[in-house]
Amino acid sequence: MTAGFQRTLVLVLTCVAAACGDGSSPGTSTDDAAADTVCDGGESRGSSGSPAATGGFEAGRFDGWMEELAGPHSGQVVTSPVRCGGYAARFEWRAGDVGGPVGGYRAEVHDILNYIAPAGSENWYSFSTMIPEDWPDLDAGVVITQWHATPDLADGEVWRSPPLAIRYSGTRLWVTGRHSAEKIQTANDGTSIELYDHPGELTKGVWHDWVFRVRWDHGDGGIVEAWLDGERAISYRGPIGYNDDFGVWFKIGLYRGREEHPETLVIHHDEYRRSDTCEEIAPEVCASE
Ligand SMILES: [Ca+2]
Repeated sequence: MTAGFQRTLVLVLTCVAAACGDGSSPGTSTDDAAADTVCDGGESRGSSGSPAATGGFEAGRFDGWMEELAGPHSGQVVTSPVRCGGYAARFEWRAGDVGGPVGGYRAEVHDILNYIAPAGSENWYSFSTMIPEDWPDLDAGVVITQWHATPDLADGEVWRSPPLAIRYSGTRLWVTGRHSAEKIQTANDGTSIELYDHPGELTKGVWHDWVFRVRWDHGDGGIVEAWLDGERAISYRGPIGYNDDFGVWFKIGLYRGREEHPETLVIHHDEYRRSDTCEEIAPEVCASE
């Protein structure tokens, strides 16, 4: 393990008082109040067995992140705006931009340790996103954060829509899930679910903080919980993801499904953290400063 690698390991941060409780699963009427607090609701210990990671871009570059960028303009580490520290990531997609070896209309980077969450594992993720005030109103959603699955390509499986994605159109912010128990999918025909639809328009020009807890299980053991700016957004129990030999990886940036859109899009991301436990992803943003 290199010193640089070790520096990316998240510090174990003090748990927010009363936020490390041992409550029952959220979703029932008696647990709703506790479950609205990030990290509460118990079961916070995950199972991925992975090293925790921080992705605050404080190296001043995409240190360790896998880049899927069309050019220098597509992804930059900038000093303003930042959520915390001295740097944050800025992504820009221009009409026709194709990013990364697999193609697609994207400007994205994926998990700093190239981490793939194994099927069945549980992980916590946090990150912050700012949408510029001049973001245009679009007739379709752009994926601004996604968790992408690894198809069993050797067995003939095809690429499929992300099992979890945050989408934004300019007037609407929503979160979608997708799942299938089929071992080899020869078509992108999993079941889609809508996990969240933000009430009203999301405020542009300010940072928004997300926390996600996900248990990647295409069967009944799946979990998606999320908080947006400290408020409960998602409490889902049920299938999430696909029946794959490998798991899913986290991506941030911009991805749009159609080429013909002429609008240039810009988005800012910062403070990515991933861990087995809620406490380690530090729900108090900027706590490491
Ligand atoms: Ca599969």
